Amino acid sequence: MLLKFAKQIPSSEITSKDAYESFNATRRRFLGGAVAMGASAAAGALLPEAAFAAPTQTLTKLNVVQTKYTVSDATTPEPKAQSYNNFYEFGEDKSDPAKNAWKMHDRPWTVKIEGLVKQPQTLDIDKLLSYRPLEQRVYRFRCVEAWSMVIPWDGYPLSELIKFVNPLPSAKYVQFLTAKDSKTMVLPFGIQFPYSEALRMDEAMHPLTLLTFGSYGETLANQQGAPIRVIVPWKYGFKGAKSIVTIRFLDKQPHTTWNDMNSEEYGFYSNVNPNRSHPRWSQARERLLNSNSILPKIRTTDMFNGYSEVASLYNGMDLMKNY
Ligand SMILES: Nc1nc2c(c(=O)[nH]1)N[C@H]1C(S)=C(S)[C@@H](COP(=O)(O)O)O[C@H]1N2
Ligand SMILES: [Mo]
Repeated sequence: MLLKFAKQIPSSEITSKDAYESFNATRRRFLGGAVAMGASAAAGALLPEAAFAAPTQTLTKLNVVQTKYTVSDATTPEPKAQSYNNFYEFGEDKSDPAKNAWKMHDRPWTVKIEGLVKQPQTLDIDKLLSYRPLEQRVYRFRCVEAWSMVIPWDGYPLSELIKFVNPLPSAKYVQFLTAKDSKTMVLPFGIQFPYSEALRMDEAMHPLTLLTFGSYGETLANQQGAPIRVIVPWKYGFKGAKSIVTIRFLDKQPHTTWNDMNSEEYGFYSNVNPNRSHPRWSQARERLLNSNSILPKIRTTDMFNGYSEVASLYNGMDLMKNY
């Protein structure tokens, strides 16, 4: 078993946590149990947030090298990136992951490399982390729900790991599976876990695709997908699985979580595309969450989230059909 659990919840937390749970149960009844990305955002506007302070996680400082990857918009404040999250294994509301994910233990942790590779193996997280120098890259991060952030991610190109593990020529897709642990996770009804995401091999090999161990020069907080996740900056955020325990090489496109939930709303490619509306909202604009202001900052959305260098991966493809 990869995850261990915090032995006890400090008693000081229990009262507020219980209050929070009953509050949340009410909210869930109100929502009618519907699980849909974007739904909780609308409901959240109607109900106040219960106060609950999760125990602080100890994040380790990382040695990172600066890179040329940056953007013109200001960086999102770190507390915002660690308190407004999508991590459905720990609840459906944006504030749930920060409230619940501290229970997960990100050490010891291993990542299984399997499928169409020369040498299937299990790699220890700390070996993976020290395999290559960690680069800091400030990327735009665009969620399919039309909000965005600007985040300094710390990691190295996924291509480095792929070259190291030697996939067979027949490998055409890479699948990422998230840890599934019902003792620490909330695992809402209606979603099939473990969370599965995948990339075509050429997307996975693209130099922008980052195997990510940290942000802001520190290890990832659990709610951000500690200890290891993938960041694919030209795609909607859900393409980047968090808290990865398996990387699998395949010759066929595997099933992926949000595509299973609703393939009209969440395509396999999910490249950021202002021209292809989500059935329930436009993708032409986004709420840029990069300040502490409560006023939303609206920004136009760029094709490929501004990362036009990936366009050649999709030569000859109709991106309105292959959304
Ligand atoms: N395992 C797992 N990975 C996940 C998700 C999830 O619910 N579970 N949510 C995705 C979505 S929709 C987004 S926008 C990003 C959110 O990352 P962040 O919380 O660090 O901003 O994680 C993605 N990876
Ligand atoms: Mo998302």
